Amino acid sequence: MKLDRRTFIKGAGAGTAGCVFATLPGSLAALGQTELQGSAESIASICEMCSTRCPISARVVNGKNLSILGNSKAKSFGGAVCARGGAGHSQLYDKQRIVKPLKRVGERGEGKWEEIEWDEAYATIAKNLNRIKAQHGAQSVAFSSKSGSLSGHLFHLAKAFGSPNTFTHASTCPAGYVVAAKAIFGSKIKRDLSHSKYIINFGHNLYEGINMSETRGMMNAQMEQGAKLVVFEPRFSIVADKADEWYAIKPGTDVAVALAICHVLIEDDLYDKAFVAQYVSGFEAFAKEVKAYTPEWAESVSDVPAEDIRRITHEYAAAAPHAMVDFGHRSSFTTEEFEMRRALYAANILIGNIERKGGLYFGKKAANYNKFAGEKVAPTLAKPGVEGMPKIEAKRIDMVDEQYSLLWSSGGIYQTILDATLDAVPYQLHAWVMSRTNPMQTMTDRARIAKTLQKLDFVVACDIYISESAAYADIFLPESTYLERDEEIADKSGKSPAYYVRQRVVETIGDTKPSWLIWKELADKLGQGEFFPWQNMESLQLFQVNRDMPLLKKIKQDGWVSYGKPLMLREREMVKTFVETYPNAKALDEDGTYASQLKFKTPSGKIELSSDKVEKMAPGRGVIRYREVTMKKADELFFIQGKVAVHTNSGTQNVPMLANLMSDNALWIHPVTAGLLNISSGDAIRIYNETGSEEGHALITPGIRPDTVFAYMGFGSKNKELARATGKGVHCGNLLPHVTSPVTGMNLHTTGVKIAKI
Ligand SMILES: Nc1nc2c(c(=O)[nH]1)N[C@H]1C(S)=C(S)[C@@H](COP(=O)(O)OP(=O)(O)OC[C@H]3O[C@@H](n4cnc5c(=O)[nH]c(N)nc54)[C@H](O)[C@@H]3O)O[C@H]1N2
Ligand SMILES: Nc1nc2c(c(=O)[nH]1)N[C@H]1C(S)=C(S)[C@@H](COP(=O)(O)OP(=O)(O)OC[C@H]3O[C@@H](n4cnc5c(=O)[nH]c(N)nc54)[C@H](O)[C@@H]3O)O[C@H]1N2
Ligand code: SF4
Ligand SMILES: [Mo]
Repeated sequence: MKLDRRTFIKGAGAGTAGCVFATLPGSLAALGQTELQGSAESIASICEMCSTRCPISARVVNGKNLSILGNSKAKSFGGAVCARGGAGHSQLYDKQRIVKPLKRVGERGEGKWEEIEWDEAYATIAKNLNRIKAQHGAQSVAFSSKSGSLSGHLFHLAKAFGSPNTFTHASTCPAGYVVAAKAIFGSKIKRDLSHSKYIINFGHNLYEGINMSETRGMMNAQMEQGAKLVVFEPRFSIVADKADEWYAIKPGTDVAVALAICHVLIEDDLYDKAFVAQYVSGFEAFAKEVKAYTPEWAESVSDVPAEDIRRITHEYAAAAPHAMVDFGHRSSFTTEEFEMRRALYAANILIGNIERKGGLYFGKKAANYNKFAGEKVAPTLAKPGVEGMPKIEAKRIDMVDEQYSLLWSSGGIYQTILDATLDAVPYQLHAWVMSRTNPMQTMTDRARIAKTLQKLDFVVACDIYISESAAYADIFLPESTYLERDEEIADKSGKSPAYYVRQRVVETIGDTKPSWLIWKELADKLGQGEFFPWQNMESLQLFQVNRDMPLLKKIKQDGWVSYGKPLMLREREMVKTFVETYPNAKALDEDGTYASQLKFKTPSGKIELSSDKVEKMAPGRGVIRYREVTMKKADELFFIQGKVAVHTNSGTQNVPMLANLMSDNALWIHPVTAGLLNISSGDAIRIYNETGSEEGHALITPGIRPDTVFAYMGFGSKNKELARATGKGVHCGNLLPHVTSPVTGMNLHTTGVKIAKI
């Protein structure tokens, strides 16, 4: 596509830096007006306004506007998108979006950029990475990306290059609940919120931290099943607002309440003994440990009244097995996250809700599902593997310690990049290639990240905006947005197999590329092209479907293809329907279920409520137990964060439509605390601790504990390129110390702060 570049302003800042609508080099504005070309027919695709990745259906209307709706074929998503999903066009056509490769011409982070061609960008990266590899070894280059198709291609490049050091956002988000699930069940587990009759929620913020299918699931449970919702949250979140009961739990003490729930279940004889006998190993050791965790004790730790813990536990057990203790999502509220998430799982195991409606279940992917059905109900996808990849001898920088061995190698402990760069622990890093990640905002200790980025020999960022982190790059690579990209078919199986695919809806705007192409072209320049044998995305997709053209066509046409009947192994009605549908299906158990087929990928093949494997990895942790941790000094307040419904993490502050809705995060302060400090709503305040200091403004509300303050995360960006966001609000990462939690490797998002009126 030829573009009119008359309005391109050469050089950095162009004398207008600081002005809100300064034209950034390489931005859509700098490239001038572009035609809106794309499909007038609805195209099925996948949203990427957040990593929930909901199925969507989008089209160009009258060559002018873009309509984005949910894909109605994907029933559990309710055929809808959230506010951010609906704002995809605003990101696509944002004049401040970067649509041309850039090279840094000033100091790192100074904001001086010059447009370059892709060839020059690749050549510069290849020259530097190959030099660093020759001098220090390939392992001295770290690669990081949000997980998904994007990380798949980047990490493939990392392996071809010879580095084991690949990182997703795992240790800043899901590693807590995933590592705990792997310890107990041997693999991840899902929740069937929509059929639950009783939900106990520990800070799973589903009405603000939106995941369309789970958010819908919880809404369905509440509205259609009349489910009771009990919420433990230090602040009055929207979930708390919609709950039947809300308890302002003390931050970081969820583990105490969860263990007290287990205590009551066992001591009051409310647990499912048959389930425990059949499926659980290590119950005795757990029960012995839990004896001490009375509701009275939990009250002294958490401020949740003992009598309520008792009553709630009895109500929960009465609703069993169609009830759940939601195990949450984003960590990390405490360094004891591993114990906390395991305790939450334990409260589910004890009521035997595994593979029961309204409880927890395992994803039923095609291969497994077909085995049960005794026929090929759903196609299985091939995984493209490339032969002859270099063998990597070097150890990863993070998993040198046995206790972290439940982490997965493509996830890892992201923040160890800082230790390896600044302190050569366990060895020196020299370069960082990052894509779709903004650690300056989303990791912890911003100052330490800035130092890291200053110290490295070479930094590459691939993004759609010059984020706070990308602002420190030597080379900036502009990715096409999700609305301009084709990607692989992805597995989205739930109770039965399902696939979906991302397809481009509009023609590429400006000079951007999808990441699969970027990393393939870079591999060519690095001399590793042989490891990227696919010509284009369609050849990859065809490989995935084993060259079954009609199948590929169907997946693309419908965008969401699901197979079979929903199956939960211990749910009699479901199993009955399943067996009636598939005549060659596996034989039923005597009780008419597949209960005997429920197996776990743990060393014992059972649910390991207590685990020898964990004891070996992390001595003292084989049995779940409470450990006191000091999260703040006595004269400090807890500082906690959460998502807001109209923004995604650190990624959307500059999207015009969403910035218009909200561009600032007030600090929630309790009236009593505010009164002592003479702070009123709207007052300018300082929030500070040993890690950093931020200015913001106050929101006085009784919807928060007096000893706690809260801010929505993702605001207060400090680089000047994000003109709509810069300097607005409290930058959370600037206040959080650099901490790594035991076993999960998690960053810690709760800390102590002081506040003062300015
Ligand atoms: N609108 C929107 N939706 C999103 C996202 C987004 O950025 N914006 N991000 C997506 C992503 S990446 C994720 S991981 C999910 C996250 O989904 P969630 O994990 O549900 O999201 P958070 O808002 O981080 O939830 C944390 C909640 O815990 C509370 N909290 C803090 N400390 C404690 C504590 O010690 N105990 C208890 N019980 N509660 C505590 C906070 O007040 C907050 O409400 O959301 C996804 N959906
Ligand atoms: N203090 C604090 N820190 C947190 C959290 C918290 O609640 N409090 N939440 C944590 C959680 S749950 C998560 S998941 C992480 C998320 O942290 P990150 O993984 O860093 O993700 P985002 O902030 O969502 O976005 C990262 C970047 O992706 C860019 N981007 C968006 N779309 C595309 C695209 O299509 N291609 C490319 N190349 N780039 C794109 C955005 O411009 C943005 O700069 O943050 C964690 N950090
Ligand atoms: S939750 Fe919203 S922003 Fe995230 S993928 Fe779904 S529609 Fe898009
Ligand atoms: Mo996340």
